[in-house]
Amino acid sequence: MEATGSPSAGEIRPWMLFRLGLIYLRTNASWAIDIASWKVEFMIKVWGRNTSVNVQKVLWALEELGQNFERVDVGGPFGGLDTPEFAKLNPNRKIPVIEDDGLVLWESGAIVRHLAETYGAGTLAPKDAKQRAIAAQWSDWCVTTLYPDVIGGCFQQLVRVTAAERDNAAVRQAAQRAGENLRGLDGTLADTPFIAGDALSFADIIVGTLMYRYMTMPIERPELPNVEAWYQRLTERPAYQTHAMLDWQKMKIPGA
Ligand SMILES: N[C@@H](CCC(=O)N[C@@H](CS)C(=O)NCC(=O)O)C(=O)O
Repeated sequence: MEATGSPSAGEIRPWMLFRLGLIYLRTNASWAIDIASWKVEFMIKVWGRNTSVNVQKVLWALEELGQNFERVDVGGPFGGLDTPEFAKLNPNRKIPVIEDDGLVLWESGAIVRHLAETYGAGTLAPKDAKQRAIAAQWSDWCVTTLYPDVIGGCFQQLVRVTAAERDNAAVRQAAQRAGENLRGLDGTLADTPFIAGDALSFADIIVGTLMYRYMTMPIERPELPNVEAWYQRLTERPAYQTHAMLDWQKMKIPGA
């Protein structure tokens, strides 16, 4: 039958398919524009120099989560923490600080956990509540137990204090305590490749960021085969290489 005039009900013509295709493309293009402008509007902002171990945790987490972010260099040689504007962001005048969709947040552990829960439910934030609790346990252990010795007791002394003024006995004691405390983590890592199970979680980020410094400082370390294997696994991750494995020797003050 010759096709003439208006199609009768049930007939499909090529031009109909073409128009339907155009409508589909236009609708999707407008969605793409909407999504792109939303992304720009809500891009996460991070305040803090990338040489800070606490800022590095946040940057590593953002990278693992595939989140775009804008970073402002403040702290250390950049200064900027003494301004009234910065005090409004963090009354403690410390980095890191983030702004994420209107939420201003400080304390690196809280930031990493917020990012994991918001953008990594089921990945960096384990789905299983018990695994999440284990991840929280080791994260808190890091802040209260490991960090003071690794960063306060060893790193700050080796980088921010001249060799002449350094308290070498205090550094040795801090390194010894850190090694002893890491034995517990070594036991946990005998059973699972990552701290809270089979996959990287926010706990690996919070604890693991310190490990590059711990493993590369000239301090005594006990044999911790499982911690070492886990650390090797971290060093294979591009996001860890980019954000945590920065040469800290450059941060030394003259004479350190
Ligand atoms: N418990 C805080 C510690 C914050 C902190 O001490 N930040 C250091 C950098 S690692 C800082 O702001 N130092 C001053 C500076 O960089 O000028 C956290 O985990 O975020």
